[in-house]
Amino acid sequence: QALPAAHPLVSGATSESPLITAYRGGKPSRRPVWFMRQAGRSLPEYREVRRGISMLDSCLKPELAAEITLQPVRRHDVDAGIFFSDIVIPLKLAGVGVDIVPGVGPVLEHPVRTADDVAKLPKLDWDALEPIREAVRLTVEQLGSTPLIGFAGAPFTLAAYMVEGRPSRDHLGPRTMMHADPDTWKALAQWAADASGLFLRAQLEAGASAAQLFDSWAGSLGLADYERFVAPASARALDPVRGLGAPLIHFGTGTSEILGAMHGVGVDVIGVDYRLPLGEANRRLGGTVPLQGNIDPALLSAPWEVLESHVREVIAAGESAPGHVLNLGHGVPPETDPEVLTRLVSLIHSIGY
Ligand code: 1CP
Repeated sequence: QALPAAHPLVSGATSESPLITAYRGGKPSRRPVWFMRQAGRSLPEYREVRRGISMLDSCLKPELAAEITLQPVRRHDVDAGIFFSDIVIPLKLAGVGVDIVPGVGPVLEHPVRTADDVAKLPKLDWDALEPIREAVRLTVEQLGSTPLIGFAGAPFTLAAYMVEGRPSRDHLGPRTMMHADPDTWKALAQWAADASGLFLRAQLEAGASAAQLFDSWAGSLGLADYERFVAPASARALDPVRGLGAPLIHFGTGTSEILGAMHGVGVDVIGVDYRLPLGEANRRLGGTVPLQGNIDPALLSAPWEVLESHVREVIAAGESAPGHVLNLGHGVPPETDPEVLTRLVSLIHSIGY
């Protein structure tokens, strides 16, 4: 199970970094910050290297994926890189017909709706993940003492795309399936868990120092459904990366009512969206869990004074938790001025404990 000796957490390259220290509940030398979706459309250098290359192709070209991962680290001085990939990459590498359509998101050739559809899903093979391992190796080499965060989609969020066949607002398809055909739901959720689990394992073995499970759409579930139909599969997705010493983070949006259950799947850190103040999140989690979040992405386009005072409030609220990593409460909006992000990182780093 152990990570190789050259791994940055084992060699010591990233084990004392501000990010890993805060994830472990300590007080680092500076307040760590990174942004979900920090790579991507807000950066002109990203638009430049992506010209003429589809999203999924760019994820599977190791040099390009490494370059895109590094761009926001160079530009903003953030405390982590987030691996440039997508939650549907494990599907693609398993041989499922999926594409990311510009302006839409992930679209499946054949939505997965019946027991037969699930039974026909191809198994993800460890060897197929080689472009991912290669991209992570190239990235980590260049990141040096800055940790790389790996990630995967949680089974519910992945299954939401698989059942609907495309992005949806209310995720009715998967929510109907879990009640109407619980056996098919369970088989689908387990398939997704195994694919995401292998994707996470590949990133950690190749050099990522932490991993975030994105259950972006889990907030559309009530607590009872989450616990019964989703939590066991999310726990299963993390099984291949437990006990490696790499902090595990769990994030979703609209999850105020299920935070405890999301922690219960066995993670070290909870990512909080912008709706719930960190003090209240900390209270709901019993004061024992390091938190990540939760600057409101909407305020990135507000006047600087408004944003600064909001960020100072987030920092003050985060003081109650045993560890705090600054982030947004969801991804960077594409129209964000990248200079605002750079200035924000510098502000956060200037605020002492
Ligand atoms: O052509 C493009 O540039 C497509 C835009 C894009 C990008 C840049 C997509 C399509 N995915 C990504 C990269 C990506 N996706 C990253 C790495 C970049 C970074 O964070 O810096 C990560 C972590 C993801 C994860 C992801 N994909 C999530 C979870 C995070 C979240 O935002 O909640 C989800 C839900 C997806 C699905 C997805 N992929 C792409 C889009 C537009 C979407 C969302 C579609 C929807 O609204 O349902």
